[in-house]
Amino acid sequence: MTDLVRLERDGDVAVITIDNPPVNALKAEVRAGLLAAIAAVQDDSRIGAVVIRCAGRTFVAGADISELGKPAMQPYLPDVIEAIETCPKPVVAALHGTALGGGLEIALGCHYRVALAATRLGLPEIKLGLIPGAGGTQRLPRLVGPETAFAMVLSGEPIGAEEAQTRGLVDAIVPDLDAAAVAFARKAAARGQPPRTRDRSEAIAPYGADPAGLDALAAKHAGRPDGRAAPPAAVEALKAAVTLPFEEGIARERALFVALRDGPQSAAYRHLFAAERAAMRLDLPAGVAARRIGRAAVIGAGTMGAGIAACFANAGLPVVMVDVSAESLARGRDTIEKTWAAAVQRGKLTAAEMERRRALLTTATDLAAVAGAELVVEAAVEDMAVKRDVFAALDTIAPDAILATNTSYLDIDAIAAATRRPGRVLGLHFFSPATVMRLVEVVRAAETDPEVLATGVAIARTLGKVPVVVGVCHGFVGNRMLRVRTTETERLLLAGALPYEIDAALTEFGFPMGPCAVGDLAGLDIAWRMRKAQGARAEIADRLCEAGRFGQKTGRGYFRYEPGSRTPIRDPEVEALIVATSATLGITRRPFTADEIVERLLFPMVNEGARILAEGIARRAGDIDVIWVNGYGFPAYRGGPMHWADAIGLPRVRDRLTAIAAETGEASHAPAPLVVELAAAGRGFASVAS
Ligand code: 3H9
Repeated sequence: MTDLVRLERDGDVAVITIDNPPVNALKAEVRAGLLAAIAAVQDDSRIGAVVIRCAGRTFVAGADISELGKPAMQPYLPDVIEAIETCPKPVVAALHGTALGGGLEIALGCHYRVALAATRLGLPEIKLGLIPGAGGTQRLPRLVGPETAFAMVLSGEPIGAEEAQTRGLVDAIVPDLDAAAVAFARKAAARGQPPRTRDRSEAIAPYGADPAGLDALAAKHAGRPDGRAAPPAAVEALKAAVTLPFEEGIARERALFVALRDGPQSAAYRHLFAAERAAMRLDLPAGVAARRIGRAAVIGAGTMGAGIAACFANAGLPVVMVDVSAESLARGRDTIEKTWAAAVQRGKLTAAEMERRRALLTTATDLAAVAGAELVVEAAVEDMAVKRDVFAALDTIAPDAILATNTSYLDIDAIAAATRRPGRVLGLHFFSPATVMRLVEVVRAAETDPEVLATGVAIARTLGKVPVVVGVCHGFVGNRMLRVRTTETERLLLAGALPYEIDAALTEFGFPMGPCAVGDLAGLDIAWRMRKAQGARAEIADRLCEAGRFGQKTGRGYFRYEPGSRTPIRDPEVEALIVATSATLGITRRPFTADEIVERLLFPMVNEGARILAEGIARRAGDIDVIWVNGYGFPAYRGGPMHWADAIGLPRVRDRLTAIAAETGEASHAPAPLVVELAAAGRGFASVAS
């Protein structure tokens, strides 16, 4: 075999072990080793049955994602699985950890599956812009029926071993995997000719003559078209499993898989998969490691504070939430408990787990209650004086704790300077709603110790978040770029576009909401007040606010809203106001196409991303992409703003920015030096690393 695949004998049972750490991904050598092992046992008369198992922490977690962007190498996985399925001796998959993607497809090709109770089984290909490409869409419905297969393939979510057993995907749950798998295989050999998944028809037969039933399943699980290419392909492949003979169905699946694998969307998802993991990696000095956080405190019981406190309790960590106002505390706690109760009602949380979380969350009005916490996250009002006071007090009350601020804009160096240990201060910038949004910007201040930074990244991971390390600047990475988009929205409205056109262009591009609807949802008055305090103006947004149009909260903003509805409706009054404002300012309006709107809003944002990268505020372009996809709704299938720009080609981005700058006369629209330099060198943002 190879080093990565071992073949051993346990009496009359052959045990094939895949050993390719960390997750036993199916790179070419593993596939070759597996094929060779199956060929060897097939002709060995001493062997009556076979077990396929994995060393390490998990069964195979899928195809090797890093290989998917390269020319395909033989043997192909479908052929390996075909060899397993046609092996005349029963083959038993022994599952533990996560059997995912190509890993589950191997298990589906085996004649039996046994698993440890904690095993998770899934086909997550859709999350990589793919469909299962080694028989998953054809064999899974034959085992578990189309309903479960549609749910698993289109959500990409794994199911637990117990549910898998109920649905017919797992034959036995065992306490001692290796011994039980061998015993199971031995018994299977005694039973004779092994069953092949491809020959099973009982689960799919009822749908064979029911195209309407299949359409209903597709509609239920695929949802509405949203720009992603994989869901319609998954539906087509799953339907083929029911309507076509196995051989034809598998050929259909393969063609759909290959087209997706070689297309831009899957490349974008693969980029994000790698970028998310790279964003978490820190090159720490030797001997430096994250501190263990056993107890946390959160200052402030407002929307953010309560949300962050809930994240800790949800992750099983004791947390005290502190606020000077007893009413705020009660309100914050009430909001959290309502969220938990709703989760129990929906069956997403057990009552016992809710009680456990309630016990982990305590509240206090006295700041002294943070003593004993190893990490304090401050989420008080966004006011430098208040934050400096809080940090000065924390410095004494919790002398050893790591102090984090959730500020969105303020200078963390100035906050850290209010303490005597700036090395133990950092930013942990959560996004709202904190329990839902995956992104956390981990802000490294000038003096933040590497150990403290590592602890920030580690705790964010413990909370189930995607941490990205960024440097200090106004708005850090995400909000600094968002501000550019907001400014460009205002400019475009003045130049000739209308709110509905701008929002339609960006939702068509793949954002869940357009910038005008986002403004209405967040409330236009907040930014208006900030602008007034700074003596700044945004002509259209200001006039809307002056007319009492604060967004959804007043039923009127860029759009109008029917009472109780969140659906934006075009408002002729706003459109007249915009046209009149352009006229007052002497601006000649012109129409903009959807493509132009996208370029006018997003290229300046990419340009700002280039400056952020050049300044070292972000370490890599991929970090910016992870931030925008996880925090701001940038469509994942486009890979984030910097990947999208790379895919377009930086020479074009440079030329368009130059043209935009010529039209607007705006210096900030001129291509940033990094864009010019990379475009001239024929390189992309992905090639830049700090
Ligand atoms: C597929 O199977 C297609 C087939 O249908 C058809 C084929 C013809 N490949 O996430 P972690 C690395 S598509 C290569 O930090 P965790 C990962 O990069 C595939 N590498 O650990 C990281 O490396 P590093 C379908 C992989 O414990 C390290 O392993 N499968 C792969 O939090 C640890 O990963 C999937 O989509 C891979 N497949 O989570 C599964 N997977 O340390 C994707 C992981 O250098 N993987 N690595 O940064 C996962 O969901 C999680 O990694 C898993 C472990 C749950 C397995």
